[in-house]
Amino acid sequence: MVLKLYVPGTFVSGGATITMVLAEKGIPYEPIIVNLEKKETKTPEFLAMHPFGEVPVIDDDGFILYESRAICRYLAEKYADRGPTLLPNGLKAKAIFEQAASVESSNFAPAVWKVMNEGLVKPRRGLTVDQALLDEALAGLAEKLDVYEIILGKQRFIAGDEFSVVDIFHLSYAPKFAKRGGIDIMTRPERPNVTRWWNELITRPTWVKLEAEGYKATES
Ligand SMILES: N[C@@H](CCC(=O)N[C@@H](CS)C(=O)NCC(=O)O)C(=O)O
Repeated sequence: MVLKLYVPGTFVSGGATITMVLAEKGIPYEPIIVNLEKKETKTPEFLAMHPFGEVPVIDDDGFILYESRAICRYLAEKYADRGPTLLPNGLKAKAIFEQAASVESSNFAPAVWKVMNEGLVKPRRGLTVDQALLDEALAGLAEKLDVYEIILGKQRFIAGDEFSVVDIFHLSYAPKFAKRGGIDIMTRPERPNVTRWWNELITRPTWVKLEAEGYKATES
């Protein structure tokens, strides 16, 4: 049975990162678009799959899994012999990988989310942007990226010299800055290493294709 991927109706967030892993590995899947505004994640059927009532979720031949990072790692491990490795081997490489994964979820993602919320989500919902809050959020993200600049000055990717799922985790919201909000904090002259890394991620052929195509499905 083809893998089912429950995603929101926009090519963003964890749905985008999972789709990227699927593309890198060449795994076929069926996207099922869930309408968040209609509260389709809060139905008893959906809550039986995801007790917090969120997307993304996968159904891999009856095996249900939620949380985008867990899904990306599961797919990378299940299809280890296809496409790029995406997960490290060896005790120390795995430890460094875990370190990078924690940095993404505890440093990068919360900072990105604050910028997203104030700079992109609010205007999209017709709410007034609080410029002071947005500036504070941008400064918070810049602080994290200054540390990324040091890390990426010593290695090609965020978990070492190999491309991994942790690099992909960073693609959930940040690529939307430049496109929707006119904020392109990821590629700044004062952070040449972050810029190099970021440009390498967003110009990967898989990502370029996904951005162009989005999910190939219509709302159910
Ligand atoms: N940490 C989760 C975040 C999931 C999440 O926040 N999903 C949002 C959409 S991007 C959602 O389903 N929201 C529905 C709701 O809160 O009602 C992941 O990475 O999978």
